[in-house]
Amino acid sequence: MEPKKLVTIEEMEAATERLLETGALVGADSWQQRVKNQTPHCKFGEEGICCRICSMGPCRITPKAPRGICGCDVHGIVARNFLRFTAGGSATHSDHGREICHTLHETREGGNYTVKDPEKLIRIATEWDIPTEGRDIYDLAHEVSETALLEYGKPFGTQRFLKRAPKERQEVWEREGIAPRAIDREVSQALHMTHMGCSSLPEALLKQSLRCGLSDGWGGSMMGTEFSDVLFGTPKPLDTTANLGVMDKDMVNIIVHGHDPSLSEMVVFYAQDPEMIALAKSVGAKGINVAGVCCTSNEVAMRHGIPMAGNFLQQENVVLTGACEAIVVDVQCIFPALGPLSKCFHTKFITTSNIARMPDSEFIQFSPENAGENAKAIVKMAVENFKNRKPELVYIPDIKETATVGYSVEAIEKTLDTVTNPFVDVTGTMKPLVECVESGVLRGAVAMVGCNNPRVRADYAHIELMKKLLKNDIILVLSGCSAQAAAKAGLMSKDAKELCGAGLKRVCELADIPPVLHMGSCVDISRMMILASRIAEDWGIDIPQIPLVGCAPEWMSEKAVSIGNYVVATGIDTFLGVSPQASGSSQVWDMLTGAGDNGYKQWVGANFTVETDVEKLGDLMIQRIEEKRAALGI
Ligand code: MSK
Repeated sequence: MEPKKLVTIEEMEAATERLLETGALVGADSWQQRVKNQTPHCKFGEEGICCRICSMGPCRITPKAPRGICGCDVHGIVARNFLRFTAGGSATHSDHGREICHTLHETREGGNYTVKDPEKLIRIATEWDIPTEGRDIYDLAHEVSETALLEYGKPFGTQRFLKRAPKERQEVWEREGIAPRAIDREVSQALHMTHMGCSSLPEALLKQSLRCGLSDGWGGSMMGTEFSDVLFGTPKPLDTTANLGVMDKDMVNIIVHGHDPSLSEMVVFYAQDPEMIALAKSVGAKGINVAGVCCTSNEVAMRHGIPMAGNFLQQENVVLTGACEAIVVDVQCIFPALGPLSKCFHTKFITTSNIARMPDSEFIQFSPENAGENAKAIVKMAVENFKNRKPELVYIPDIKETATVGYSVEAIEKTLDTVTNPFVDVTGTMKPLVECVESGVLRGAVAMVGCNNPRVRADYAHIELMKKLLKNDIILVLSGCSAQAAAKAGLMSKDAKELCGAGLKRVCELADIPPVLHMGSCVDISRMMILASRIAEDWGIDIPQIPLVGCAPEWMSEKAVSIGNYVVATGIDTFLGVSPQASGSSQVWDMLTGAGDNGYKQWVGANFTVETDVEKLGDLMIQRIEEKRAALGI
């Protein structure tokens, strides 16, 4: 069979160019232009050698000025900046998780939010030694959410979910003093350590980066993921569509963007309300079309099949189509540019969270208590805005791909069960997957995650790396904007098996899966940690031994650095296509990349590799996977 014809990067870029022409007509600014304005970037910032932590400075390190005014050297400055970056990411992810815990606390029979996966709630309660027998599910939800909220500030002990990791990992974290305590404490301590006159020893600062990252991945993010599943349902495979062609010129288009599913779930619900659909028809539209951008898109795609309009660097494109009645945002990864941009069109830019307030937006404060009422008001505002569209500005690129999404760990387990024995409901095991890797049918796996970054050609690294890995019989698990890159290019369709090597193709046929598995949003990288732990346990090895690596080829955010830290701390070698702002210190760089004899590799058995050449980055990942295979004797 002929390989499936995929949407190419060039076609996506041509669509963007056409949209920018519309932008030029209405005097819109664009990230493409702003990148030009900001280039070249500040070298001191790029290398992490500028210190702005006290007001004796800023201090910048040069050969002539090798120490800041306080006497801190370049290694201390770079490590402090790196830890602050990590703390920003950990705080952000974890606060998302905290919001979800609060939403869980608001659940009640017939309320705005209910418990959709009671089994999962009971499982977590049991894991946390909370009595479940004969209890009302909402009573249980409230106790579990209170216990979860205490994970943020408890005075003693470490994160409850650490026990999910294999014993060896837990011992490594204890040995290295990086087992995370209360989440807020780790963020707070990171800021304390980096305050003027505290730590300047790179080793201490980097160990706190690992601990702070772990409090995100095995704390805040994991709770965000688990309780989102309890609230909105644990994802199962379902079909959707992706790329800008999912917008519909005959419908009211509402774009949901951000991260917290508490908002988008409600918008999706009210967009299906017969009263709202009738209203849409009364203003001349055929109906209401909700589509997503960034991780909110992942959340609603994997639970409702809501189409994915695009990822991070396409957020302006959805407005540039001229067919976006409202772009509704919650938190994180939202360009402030959307305010002025939406003013060039009829689009309503609706902010909903006190955490993300922006100029030129309409603010409708959203909370679990008023969720239904406010989601309905948002949908109504979008519908009533349809009549303000300027038809001469409407252009929706005709590019759209199909995708199968929603591979939670539970869904992967279920899929593997079907392969093992279609007639018996066996308890979940990762053994069939392990056997495929042991036998060489699959060479290994890559967990690809992260954003877009204008420093690299948008989506190019994601898509080219995926194609290369598939050809080499390496299965992919994806989340965040990387997942949307794959979906937009057709790599999450089951037809993409034609791009795979013979082994992976056979696995896809047997299991009826696409070769690129969608695991969700950026908080859902916690799912990958559970998956890796389950594989290690079922295989009887430690995580660093698995022929598995992580990759963030186009990362850009503080969250990505926090993620990188917890993925590496979990024992997964991680490959970056964009350099962290840490190259100014040879000591820090060596500790992060495993070049020295004291650093991440020695502490946790994994490290970062940085390579900005996409082809070489792919080769390095394949090489590392093969090295791990050789070490296992397979
Ligand atoms: S949305 S953090 S651009 S993955 Fe999660 Fe995408 Fe990166 Fe934001």
